[in-house]
Parts: sequence; C-alpha cells; structure tokens
Amino acid sequence: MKHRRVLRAAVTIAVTGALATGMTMVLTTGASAGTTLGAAAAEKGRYFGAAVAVNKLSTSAYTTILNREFNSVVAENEMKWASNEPQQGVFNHSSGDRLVSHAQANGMSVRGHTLLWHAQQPGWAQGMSGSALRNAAINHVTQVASHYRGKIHSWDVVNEAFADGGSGGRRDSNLQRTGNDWIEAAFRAARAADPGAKLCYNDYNTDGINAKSTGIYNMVRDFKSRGVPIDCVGFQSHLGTSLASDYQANLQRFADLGVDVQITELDVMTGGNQANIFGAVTRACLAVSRCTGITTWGVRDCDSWRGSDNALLFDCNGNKKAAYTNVLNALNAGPGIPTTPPTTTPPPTDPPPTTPPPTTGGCSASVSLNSWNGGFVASVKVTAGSAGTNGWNVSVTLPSGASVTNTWSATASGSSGTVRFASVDYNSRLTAGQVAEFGFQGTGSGAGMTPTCTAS
Ligand code: G2I
Repeated sequence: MKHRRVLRAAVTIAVTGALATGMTMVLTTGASAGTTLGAAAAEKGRYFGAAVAVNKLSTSAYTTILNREFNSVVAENEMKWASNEPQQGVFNHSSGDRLVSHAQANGMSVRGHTLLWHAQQPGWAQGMSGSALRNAAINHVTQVASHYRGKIHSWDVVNEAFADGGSGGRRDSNLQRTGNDWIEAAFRAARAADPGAKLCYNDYNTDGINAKSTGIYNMVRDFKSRGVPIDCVGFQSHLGTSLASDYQANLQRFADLGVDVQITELDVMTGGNQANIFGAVTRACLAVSRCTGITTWGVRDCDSWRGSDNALLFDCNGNKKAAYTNVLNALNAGPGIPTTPPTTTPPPTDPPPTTPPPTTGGCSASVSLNSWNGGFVASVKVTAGSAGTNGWNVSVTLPSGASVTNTWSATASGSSGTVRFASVDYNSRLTAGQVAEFGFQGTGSGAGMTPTCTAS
C-alpha cells in the first residue's frame, strides 16, 4: 500500500536548514509536498478517503475527482444492513462489490460501513427482538464480514450505539434490548469472519471530551482489558461552526488505550470558519500518531447529505475550496507516523487471568457467560499448565435444549450435548501459564457449563 512513504530525508534537511539560519520552518512547500489529498496523506503514513454513492461512479465529473484525490473509499449507504440483506438470509452484495472493484482497480483501501446500526435496518429486522434478533444480527455480521474477507482495511462493526446527552450510556434500540453484550458479540463474530480487518466502533457527537465520548472510552477500555477484539474508534466529525478545543486531546486519550483512531465522516458547516476547522481537524489527526486516516462524507458539496450546508472540500462544479487548500497544507506540514513506537503512555495491560494456572502439565479452562432470554455468549479462558501446550481441546456439556450457533478463535465439533472446541493455528502453542481466549454463541440457556481442558 502506498500509505507508508515518508519523506524523512527531505524533512530532516528542511528542519536542519531552518534551524541553522534561524528562519521559520516551513514544510508545506518543496518538491516533496503531496499535490493531492491522497498522496499528501500517504507521505505521512495515512489515508485520505471519501464516502461514495456507488451509482455516481458512472458520473465522470465525480469519478475524476475521486480517483485523483482520494486513496480510500467507504460506501455511503450500500453496505448497510437494509441494502445488503433485504430479506432475511438473502444477501445482495452487488453495489458493495462494485465499490470494492473500483477501489482495487485504483489502489484505494476500503472502509466497511457498517455491520450493525439501529438505523437503516431492513424491515424484517426492525420487527424482530430478543434472541431471534440477536441471532439474525450475529449471522449478518458473520456473513457480510466473510463475504468481504481480506478486502476491508477497517470495518465500522457497530455504529452509533451510544446515547446523546449527558448519560454517557447506551442508546435504546432493538439491538440494545437484546442485551448489553450485543456489541462485544458483534466484534467477536467480525474477528472470526475476517481476522485481517481492523475492527472499529464509530459514532458522532464525540468531538471532544464529553459524556458520550467518555461512555465510549469506558467501553473501549473495558474491551481491551477483557480481550474483546477492538482495534480502532471512528470519530464521525459532522461539525458545525466551531471545533472543541479538546478535539485532539480526545483522540489522544483513545489512542492511549491502545487502539487506532480515524476521522470517519468529516464534513463542516459552511461559513467563515469552515476552512479553518477542516485544517484544524487535519492537524489534530496528524498530531496523534495512532490517527491513521481521514474520510470526508462525500466528494462535492452537492453530493453531501447536508445539502445547503456546502460541507465538503469541492464545490458543486468540482472546484477546490479554501478548505481543500487548508487540508492539503496541513497534511504536507504534519508529522509522519513514527517508525519506532512512541515512548509515551503504554496501553493499559490486561488484568491477570482469573483462573490460577495449574502447577502441573495439561491446561485448565474457565467460562464466563453473558446470557439473555433464549441465548448466551460464552467466553472461555484456557490456561496452559507448566509444560505449555502444542494444542488444546476444551469439552463443554451444554444443558439440554441449548446449542452452539457461532464460535470464534476455536473450532467446534458438534453443536449440542458435549461439544469439543479445538485450538486453532494462532492460539495452539501456549507457554506455561499463558492464557488463550475463545468464545461461542448459543441458543437456549448456557447456565451451569463446566469446561474441561486437555493439552497436547
Ligand atoms: O446521517 C449522516 C451519516 C451519519 N453517520 C452514519 C452514516 O451512515 C450517515 O450517512 C447517511 C447517508 O449520508 C444518507 O445518504 O445515512 C443516511 C440514512 O440515515 C442516508 O440517507 C438515506 C436516506 O435517508 C434514504 O431516504 C435514502 O434512500 O439515503 C438513502 C439513499 O440515498
């Protein structure tokens, strides 16, 4: 991928020269500056993307700008649940596939938007609840992430699940009513389906340190401490006429949890401040080494869902606006992603395993359950004994009536009665005391399961 080209030598010379002569450092000019958004971002190890309405790919005025300026795309609507599973179990990926082909043909990465969201659900899902909805939702995640396996840079696994206002809590929705653990179940299913994609939580009104962003921050910290697979947080950044003074500090506090951050749906109210705000957002991203890319929510003002806000970087005739120039200059002036990891705050470490490691060979396993009426997700910790493992098997006897519908980070044999879970390539070999985690989802009740572990 072309994101990683860093013109370190040119920058070093410019800095040295400026210091030697006592002149102000100006890194925005010179032969090394990128002349398009995508090229300038790539020189700093980032991507610069746009949301695409797939039916506009046949409009050449649109595609000319897209292909020239952007090196990442996201479908504005076409990968949403209502679009790609219009009837339960009947998938239609034609528009999403068209976007992926366009991206591949033009060297762009693809953001996936979005696997689960309370809005733009198909009618059949809107009418569901409880375990039927939970199972349908997890199946949707599994099927869609599997379809695009290996083709998605980052997935918005869950979109907009937190409430606005001061509560810092979850938004009420049919998905939320299936149980608070629906988000982690979605992330686990997405990881199992496409282990190579970065898995993100995405939301809006998170443009500074506020109750909503803090609620999300606490969820991410909890996920990291419990090994729930989350890699990134998307900050939509649909902005008005000012930018929170702690915008960058907010990105940084998430990065310090050990996740990447990305600006995912940037657009800004028109007016005197628009160009300044676009520039400030770009500088904030570049100042955070884990801020890996910026996406604007559309290409030209007239493509935007915000209509008369004229909220984007190109006017309706495709001309570059002042905001464009500010973004390009900020990209060219900003720091690259350091090649050695920064020595600032280390991410918090996971708490010690709850199961004490056995002192002999073999292995032990413990299970924790998240249950709802009619279903459950089981998280299993496997701890290697003193001899370590080359592989392990965990047997679990399910209560009668229960069955396994989905497994991650292990391979299941059987689905009811006694089910055997075998380690997979990347978690077979454990050193003494090391812990691996896997999980499974089931229907019925999972109460009272006692796992037994054998090692090879
Ligand atoms: O609302 C702005 C964005 C907020 N974050 C999540 C994004 O997914 C969301 O995107 C917008 C699209 O830009 C709109 O284009 O999501 C809207 C739906 O909530 C999209 O609007 C829908 C219209 O509501 C439908 O009537 C229309 O059929 O666009 C559809 C396709 O044009």
